Amino acid sequence: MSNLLKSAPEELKLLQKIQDRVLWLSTRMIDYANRERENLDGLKVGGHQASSASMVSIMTALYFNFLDKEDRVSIKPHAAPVFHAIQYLLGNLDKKYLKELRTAGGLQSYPSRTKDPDQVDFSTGSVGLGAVAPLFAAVTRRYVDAHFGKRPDSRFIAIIGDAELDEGNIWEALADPATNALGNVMWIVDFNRQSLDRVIPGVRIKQWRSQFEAAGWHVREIKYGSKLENVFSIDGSAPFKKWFDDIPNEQYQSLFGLSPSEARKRFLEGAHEGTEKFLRQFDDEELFEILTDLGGHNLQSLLEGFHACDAVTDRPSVLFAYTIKGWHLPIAGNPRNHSAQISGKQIDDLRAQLQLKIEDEWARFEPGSAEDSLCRARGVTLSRSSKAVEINAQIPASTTAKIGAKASTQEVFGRVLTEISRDESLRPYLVSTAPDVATSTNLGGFINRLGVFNHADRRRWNEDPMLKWAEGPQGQHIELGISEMNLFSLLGQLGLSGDISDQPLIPIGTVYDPFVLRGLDAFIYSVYSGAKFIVTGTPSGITLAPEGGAHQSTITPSVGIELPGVVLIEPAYGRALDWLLCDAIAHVAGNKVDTTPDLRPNELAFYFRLTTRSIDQTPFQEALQRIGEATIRTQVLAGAYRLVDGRSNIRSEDGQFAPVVHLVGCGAVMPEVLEAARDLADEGVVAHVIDITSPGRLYGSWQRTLKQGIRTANTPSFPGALRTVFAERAPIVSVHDSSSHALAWLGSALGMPQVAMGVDSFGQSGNIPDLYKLHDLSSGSIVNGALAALSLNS
Ligand SMILES: Cc1ncc(C[n+]2csc(CCOP(=O)(O)OP(=O)(O)O)c2C)c(N)n1
Ligand SMILES: [Mg+2]
Repeated sequence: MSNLLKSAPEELKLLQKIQDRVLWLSTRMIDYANRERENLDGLKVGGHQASSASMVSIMTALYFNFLDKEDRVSIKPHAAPVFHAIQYLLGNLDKKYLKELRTAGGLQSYPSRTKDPDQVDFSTGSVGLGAVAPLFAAVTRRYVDAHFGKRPDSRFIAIIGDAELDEGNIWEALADPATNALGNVMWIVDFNRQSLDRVIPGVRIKQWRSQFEAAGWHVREIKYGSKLENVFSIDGSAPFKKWFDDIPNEQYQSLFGLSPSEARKRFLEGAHEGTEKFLRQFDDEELFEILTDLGGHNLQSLLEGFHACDAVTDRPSVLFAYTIKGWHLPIAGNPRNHSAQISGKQIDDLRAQLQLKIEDEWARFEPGSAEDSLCRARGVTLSRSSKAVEINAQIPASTTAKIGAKASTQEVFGRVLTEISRDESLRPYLVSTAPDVATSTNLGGFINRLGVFNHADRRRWNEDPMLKWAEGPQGQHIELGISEMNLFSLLGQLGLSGDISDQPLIPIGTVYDPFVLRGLDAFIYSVYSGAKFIVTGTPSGITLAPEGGAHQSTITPSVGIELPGVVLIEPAYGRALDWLLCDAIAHVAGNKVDTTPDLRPNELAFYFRLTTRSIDQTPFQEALQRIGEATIRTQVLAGAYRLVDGRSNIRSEDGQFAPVVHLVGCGAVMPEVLEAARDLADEGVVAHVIDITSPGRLYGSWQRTLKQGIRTANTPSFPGALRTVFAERAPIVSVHDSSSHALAWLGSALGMPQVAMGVDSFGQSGNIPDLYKLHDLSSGSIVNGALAALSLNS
């Protein structure tokens, strides 16, 4: 790692030249996309020149001096053009991409791990989430180092906008003891005092400083540039310095839109006594330069700040770098500059000012020049060799977990996980996490076996025979405080551990199902970033009867079905859950077992929606006998199987002309569905019962065949999973302890009328029979639903 602390003026000068080129390329990239590239739809392409310019100095100092190849960096979303300009200069991005900002297949508007052509460590875009990603990556690295041996040192760095600090998830992340004492974490706040709409009111720095310090962070500021520092060293400067520190953001920021003489007057409004007199020694132009000389654009100060943070190894650091939004552009500091772009004339002026010609405006530095040599050398220093580490374990297709005659899926989940953890080839890779709900989601047995992770050994003060939570570096459960945002942020980074820490893991998180929505943005973020993990939402639905409306989830299945990369799994029976969980573990581990590959493209996260309702397992056993284990298992994994063949329930002489209906149940409602099927059989109706084990996978396969048909202009084929299970053409009743909408597409998929039954209002406390009655999920209602479906078909 090179170090400028001993001040090498030539290298600083080189960095300044590189910084100018980064400013130019990032600004021009946005300009080209908006003014010159052919525009087919009339939409403004957009891009953020001011937010980018604000970060040019910070990122030049990082990439062209400070960083090492092991470091991992998250970039403020609106500085994506700066990142790509740097990657281009380092030799990691083809020139053609500079003209492809915000095109399909080109550079993404915000850094994307999965879509950008250059190597992005952390996706960003939804502010706050990218900021905490390196913190959770550092938590993951600490875990990996403790379990699999020390990796080369990495620094986990986030460069974030100051307004990102308004996002609550930042403070949730900081506050959790799981993120404590990570000396390899550094956040650099691009402190330009502006957000999207406005100048951030008042002076927030004091509050933020104390919030970080209260969370145990080391805080530094880089506030003054060298001109300001020089002025502060003059005798009598104290009142000026004090006023410079106290002036409210809005007043300071308004200076940028003024002429130098107006700026002096504005700055002096409300100034401490003595300021005006002290500043008389500078003419207006000089004073303007002094007042706008902030430390976040001083490369030497930045490097000193980075190294000072490096030296603090017992806790994370945050560095507030005072910057100017739109630095060195005509829109600098303008409160309305967030989406503003400079004009063609201003681009021409900037090009001339930076001594570039139109012919070589996109070029890298001249080969053989000092700048070129530095760029090449840094390109080499930062180039990473990819190590493809794999999980070497035999993943079983099922476990020997005991499943009682009556069992709930939540209970079986805990058992299966405990069984799996007995497999020594698999055990090391399992890591669980929960936001203070580990015991109430049945992770207790697993944790008793594998312990709680803590980077230091912890004494146990309570000897609880049921809860043997030994805490120490070998524990495999990471316990979090109640923050579902933290749960999904951590799951995401655990799920990227193979890529970021060269050690794949099998992360398993649990959460009460209704509160999945509380962490939804981080859930989406993690899957968007390409993370693989398992999450279990349990208990779910109104089946959590006595807990009442505030704990009853209704829209979560829709979320699970609709999120790209997520597979919603909601089995009713224990054995089916066992197969599905083993299969999900195999998939997360990267081992494909026993499944047809085209059933499962793009599956990253497996979302199990479970319940505490104990149900009779006999019907599943009967179906298993009837269908055969190999076939039923394939069907369960594909998303559905026929639990009851309705024809076997009615007298054969009635069968030929009897009306036929498909009763489709998902999850905890199965006993009511089965009862309705029996009642219908008594009435001479053939009621086949279909158990949907994975609405997500079933929907996905239907959509894939549809799209295939649309793309090839052919009649879509009927997805295999639906074809075999829905063997007869008959109307459908779907029953689900969730919004009725979640399964309401089945009729379309099968080309048959459907009555979709579910929970479409807020819940309340009660017992299961009462609540099912209240929401029309009782067997009587299902029978009526079937009659309605039959009448729709006539
Ligand atoms: C979660 C979320 N909410 C809102 C936005 C829209 N948005 C984009 S940038 C921005 C302001 C960011 O200000 P700051 O972080 O200070 O960055 P700057 O542009 O000043 O560098 C907002 C509100 C977003 N990207 N993500
Ligand atoms: Mg800002």
